Amino acid sequence: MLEQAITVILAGGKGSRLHPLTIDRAKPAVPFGGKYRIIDFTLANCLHSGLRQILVLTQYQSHSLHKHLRDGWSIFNPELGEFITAIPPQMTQEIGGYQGTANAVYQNLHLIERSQAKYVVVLSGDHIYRMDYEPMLRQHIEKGAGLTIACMEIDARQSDQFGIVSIDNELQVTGFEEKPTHPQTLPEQPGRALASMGVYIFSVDYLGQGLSENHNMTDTGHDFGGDIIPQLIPSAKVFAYLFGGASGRVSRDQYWRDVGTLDSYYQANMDLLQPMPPINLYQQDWSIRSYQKQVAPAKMVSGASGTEGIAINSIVSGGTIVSGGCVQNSILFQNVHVLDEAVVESSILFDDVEVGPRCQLHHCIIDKGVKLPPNTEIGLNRHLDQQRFTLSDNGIVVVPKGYQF
Ligand code: ADQ
Ligand code: ADP
Repeated sequence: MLEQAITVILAGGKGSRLHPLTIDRAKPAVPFGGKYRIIDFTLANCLHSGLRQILVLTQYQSHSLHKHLRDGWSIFNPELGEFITAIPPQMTQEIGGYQGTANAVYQNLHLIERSQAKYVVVLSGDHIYRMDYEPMLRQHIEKGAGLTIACMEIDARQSDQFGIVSIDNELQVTGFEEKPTHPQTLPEQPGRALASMGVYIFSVDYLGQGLSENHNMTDTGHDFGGDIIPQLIPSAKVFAYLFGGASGRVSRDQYWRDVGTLDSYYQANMDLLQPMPPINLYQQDWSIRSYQKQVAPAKMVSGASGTEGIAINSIVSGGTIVSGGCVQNSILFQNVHVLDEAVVESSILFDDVEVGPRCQLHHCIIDKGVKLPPNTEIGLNRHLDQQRFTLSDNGIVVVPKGYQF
């Protein structure tokens, strides 16, 4: 069944709400969780679900994403027909680039049709979640669906960030509204709505037809959520798949996050620090692979002043040295140095960050390679931080790559 499917990962969005982390890298390439990049979670889902024919459609600032796919994910065997291929826009059309998500797939329809796959799994490279796509494909086939949309229950107040789906008792989709302010809520649950996760399975012919019709329309956009799905619903072949609730009940404890804003990105990282995190990086039969640098083990040692180096309730990656500093509720990527009497609290430090003696870092994200001179304070004075850095809505301070103190 899965060998009859080809996967398309949409990885070309601009990620403007994650700015400045996306100044010079695509959103799927943004580092996450101490040693990963965001796209690793979707790719791990594909790997463990048995999807081994993968096109990654890239566009914006794709250099480090391409490098990451090449260095970390060249694991499939082309002799068995398996591949992960990054595809930037081919510029074969009169228009430049991918004009929306549906147009990105339309521009590569020839590759999909050539593969002779019967089903197309369309995913986003921007989500943190664990999902086996096999039961969804099984349901798609059993229902004789043209399109199946993975859905999960959300707080209705968040509806303006998602496509909101209405279904009947047979899971057939009866309505879809992209990011409504007044959503259709769940029956008998006025505070809850059913959201599209941006995870779709199409039958190839149905996709081809839908995309061609959309391409020929002049008064429409070219996005799956905004245009294609509303256009397809009247054909009665669109079904919902309830993530974690195949019996028809939506489970509330399934973990899936669109890390599209600085606050949701920060929170999804912090979720990993819970004693029993909602997404388990240590699950051996669902490992999240990534590109691995060769680094020495992490160490915590006394600093020059004799102060002990400690890390409490934190993720500390290889190559990192906490030498006389104190790290708490934080995520330290590889090769980070925290020196004497420095305090790092509720923060995320990317690769190669250096925290000088007596620095105070609170609720911040420090991008790759930034060197903080001794006594630097971040997260203690909102007014000062605002003048120098980006602040999220919830006040997380972000210091961009290349920032010189
Ligand atoms: P959004 O996430 O807002 O909503 P969008 O910005 O179109 O939708 O991004 C979807 C994915 O496509 C992202 O991974 C993005 O990087 C990628 N992408 C965007 N533009 C692209 C382009 N031109 N070329 C290639 N890739 C591109 C969507 C749906 C909602 C649903 C949410 C779930 O529209 O209905 O609820 O996803 O997060
Ligand atoms: P990211 O910030 O996304 O982790 P990387 O550090 O992986 O980005 O860098 C992406 C690519 O850019 C790498 O191939 C790296 O060699 C290259 N690169 C990084 N810094 C420079 C530079 N100053 N000049 C030219 N290329 C660079």
